[in-house]
Amino acid sequence: MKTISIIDSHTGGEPTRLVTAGGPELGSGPLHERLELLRREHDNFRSAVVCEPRGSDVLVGALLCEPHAADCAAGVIFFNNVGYLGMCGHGTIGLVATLAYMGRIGVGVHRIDTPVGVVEAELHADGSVTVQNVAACRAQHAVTVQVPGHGSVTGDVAWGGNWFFLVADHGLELQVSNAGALTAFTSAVRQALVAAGVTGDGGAEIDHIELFAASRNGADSQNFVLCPGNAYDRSPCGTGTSAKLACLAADGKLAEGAIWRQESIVGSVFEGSYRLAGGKLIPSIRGQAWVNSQATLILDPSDPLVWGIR
Ligand code: PYC
Repeated sequence: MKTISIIDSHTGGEPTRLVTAGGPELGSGPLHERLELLRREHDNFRSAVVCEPRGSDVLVGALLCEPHAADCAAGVIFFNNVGYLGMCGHGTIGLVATLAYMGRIGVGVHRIDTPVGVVEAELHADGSVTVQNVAACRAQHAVTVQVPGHGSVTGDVAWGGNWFFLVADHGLELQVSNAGALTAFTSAVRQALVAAGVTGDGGAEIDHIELFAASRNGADSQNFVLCPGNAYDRSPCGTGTSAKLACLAADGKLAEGAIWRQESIVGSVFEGSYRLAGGKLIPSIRGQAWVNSQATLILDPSDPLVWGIR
């Protein structure tokens, strides 16, 4: 029987399942090439790890890899119930907390190799982690689409390591008890973007939808983020907060180095800021993760659902 070693954590409520052993052999090439190999030849590994009955649609998986880029502490490929993520902010915070739990890293700055490039993460003495993400940018401002049942919806298209459509004006209550209506609305927006041909750069699908409202708890804003597999992010979403920082900077609403406190739908908070380097906006996201489980997944070939419900 095949076994897979995992360590689970959550970052502001959003779970990350790190595969520490038992993953497929992907060679030693650049991480984006290894991701394509995983997608093409071992996609059943992804579904075995994160889909029901072992996982759930809210779980983000992370395959710990040997890095390809020089001086990196680790490499990682993120995935979820429907596919693969270029980068994942909460997942990187979870990865760093888990590497510390494993005794592989200590307090300080560490480089992490990902399919969209190298990111830097600092583990602080209090256990929190600052991720210096890949460059973020706003690609389109004030795009209006017709959403069946809801009318015109206007938002910005921005990149924060994934593609986001950011909507401030939606008239919905951002509360966990309203998650059903928020999910239905954001998934209708995502379909409307596809129908209208609104994409990220190079025709990339906008697979994350982000709603904003005023925070009731003293943060600068609260958000709700619909992820590609239709689950919502329990954390404030690291790549979504990065996309927000790019929009705030483009609107002249947040200065370089100033702190933006982004609250999630469940009340957890990330602190974001940005610096400008060579004309690019480099976001930093600070949050905290807690390891909450360590286990061995068992893949029994006689189990008809051994590879998960796909
Ligand atoms: O934190 O970047 C993030 C993220 C993406 C999808 C779920 N979380």
